Order: sequence, then structure tokens, then C-alpha cells
Amino acid sequence: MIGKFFKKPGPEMSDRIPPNQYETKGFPVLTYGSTPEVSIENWEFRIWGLAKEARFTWSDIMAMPQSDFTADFHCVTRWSKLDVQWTGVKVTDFMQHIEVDSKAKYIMEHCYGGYTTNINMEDFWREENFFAHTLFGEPLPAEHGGPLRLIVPHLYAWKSAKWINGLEFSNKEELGFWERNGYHRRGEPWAEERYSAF
Ligand SMILES: Nc1nc2c(c(=O)[nH]1)N[C@H]1C(S)=C(S)[C@@H](COP(=O)(O)O)O[C@H]1N2
Ligand SMILES: [Mo]
Repeated sequence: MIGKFFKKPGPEMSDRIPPNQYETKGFPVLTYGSTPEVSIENWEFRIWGLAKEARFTWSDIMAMPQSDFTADFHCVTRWSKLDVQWTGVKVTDFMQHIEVDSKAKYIMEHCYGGYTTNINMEDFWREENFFAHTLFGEPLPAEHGGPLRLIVPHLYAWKSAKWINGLEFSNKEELGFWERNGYHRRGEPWAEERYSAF
């Protein structure tokens, strides 16, 4: 069954596919629950917790520097998609627009629809992370997280929150939706941080 859609990595790809993952050429949709309907007119992105409270509209985000990205995407259910092409705003560029308290060490990602996932500051505030609104040159489809999602290429894809609408900064590590349900608090695919040991 695996043969048709999922390939075991050949030698040239084995340095790109983390252990016990399989390459897929498609782009599966992985959502807990239904796809929320989010219009750009009413869209809002909020910052709160250990940071100066702020709200961003869609045009605020579009006025920030826009960049293209190519990134691999690894779902903990064992599929990996290589070289996904996105356009959006680098996390490092976005962070120029907010003021974070130096005591903040952890972030909860919040989404339309109620999904949450936690990430620590070093894993979030990285050169290669970005907010994406465009996938392979087209507006990001709703089922893949449009209008805007986060992409964190170096962690399993459940950290790449779809329909993201807020960041809550904290000095305590809280757990997000999947993390409360047994997924690893960090989720690094090369170390196979799939499930929590406690
Ligand atoms: N808001 C939200 N974001 C989410 C999810 C979700 O259910 N809701 N699923 C996560 C999981 S488990 C994965 S693998 C990726 C899947 O992204 P895709 O549906 O674009 O492939 O989104 C992540 N982000
Ligand atoms: Mo996933």
C-alpha cells in the first residue's frame, strides 16, 4: 500500500528525510476538526502575555517585507514533503514590530478554530521560520491554513499552526492541544521527538 504514494528515501534523499518518515509527492491535509472560515476583512492577529499588547490587520502584515521560502515539511504521522514553496513574512521581520518582555521564554500559538500549540522562544525566533500566505504561487488554500499560517521547518508540522491569529508570551511552559494529548513538547523530527514520555 505504501508503495504508490510514499517512497522510502533513496541515498540522495536520505539526508533530507528524518528517521521513520516517508516522502509523499502529494500534500495531505491534516486538521483536527473542521476548517474555520476566515475572511481577510475581519482578520486580526493579536499579541499578549509577556509582551506589549498589539493587534495587526491583514494590511499591516502585507506591508511587512515579503520573502520566498523553500522548506521541507514533516508530519508526525510519518509523511514528509520536500521543497514546499511558500511566500510570506519572516518571523525575524515580524518580531521587529512587537515588544517582548525579556522574561518571556515560551509562546503559545493560537488559531481561529481554537487549536493551540506551544513552542519555546529559541525554536520560534529563528531565521528560517515564517508566516505564509502563499503556497506554490497561489493564495494559501483554507484547508492548508489560509489566509495565514506559521511554518517552523525544523520541527514536526503540528507546530506549524494553520489559521494562526495570536501569540501569547509567557515565562512558563504551557502545553498546546496535541501536547496535552501526548505529543512531545518540542517535536524535533531528527531526534524523533514524537510522543511525550510522561
Ligand atoms: N489550526 C491548526 N493548525 C494545524 C493543525 C490543526 O489541526 N489545526 N494540524 C497540524 C498538523 S498535525 C499538521 S501535520 C499540519 C498539516 O498541515 P497541512 O494540513 O497543510 O498539511 O498542520 C498543523 N497545524
Ligand atoms: Mo501532523
